[in-house]
Amino acid sequence: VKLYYSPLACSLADHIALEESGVSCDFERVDLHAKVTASGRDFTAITRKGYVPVLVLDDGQVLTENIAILDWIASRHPQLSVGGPLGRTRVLEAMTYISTEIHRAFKPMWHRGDEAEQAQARDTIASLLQLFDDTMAGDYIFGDHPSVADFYLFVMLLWAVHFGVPTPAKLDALRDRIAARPAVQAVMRAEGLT
Ligand SMILES: N[C@@H](CCC(=O)N[C@@H](CS)C(=O)NCC(=O)O)C(=O)O
Repeated sequence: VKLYYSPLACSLADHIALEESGVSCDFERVDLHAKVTASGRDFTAITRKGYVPVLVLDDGQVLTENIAILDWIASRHPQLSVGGPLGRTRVLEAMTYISTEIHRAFKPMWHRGDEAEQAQARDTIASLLQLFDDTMAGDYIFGDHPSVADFYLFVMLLWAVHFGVPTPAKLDALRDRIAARPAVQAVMRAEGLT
């Protein structure tokens, strides 16, 4: 498979999940402003949506949308999913909350909203993050191993640091725990983030 990504974008979660899965993958960086890939291809010819993440499967099918791609990876790598009858649904529930509530709330930061909008967004994000601080089942969201939802949350926690959003202590520890994983360090180096 091949992942199109941009450094520190939400595609970082997919990049980490693929690295953690241990399978060999190709990765290509995208310039999101110019909509051009590192090899010079028109990114909008790969996906008309023009945003990352994009995963191209070995048979050429193109997958978009972070939740769908992370779910696809988890469905092939049980170590990145959660067991039990509701396991997959709980992971989807967490990722939907991250995507549609937390990720979306960062818009004023990424799109240079005015100071009042950004201050409001910081408050919103801080209170949305609190849910995970209150409900974490162990070292990770669902217990003692990270799922794809943890990697998506990790990206939101990096954005929180980047934009000065205060984060609760247990989530600071979660961020540091994930950052210390060898696969995550390799991805951070590959994306030029360390
Ligand atoms: N609905 C998409 C949104 C993905 C998204 O927001 N991607 C951002 C980076 S985090 C992006 O590529 N933005 C560039 C653009 O929209 O031009 C998903 O959940 O995957």
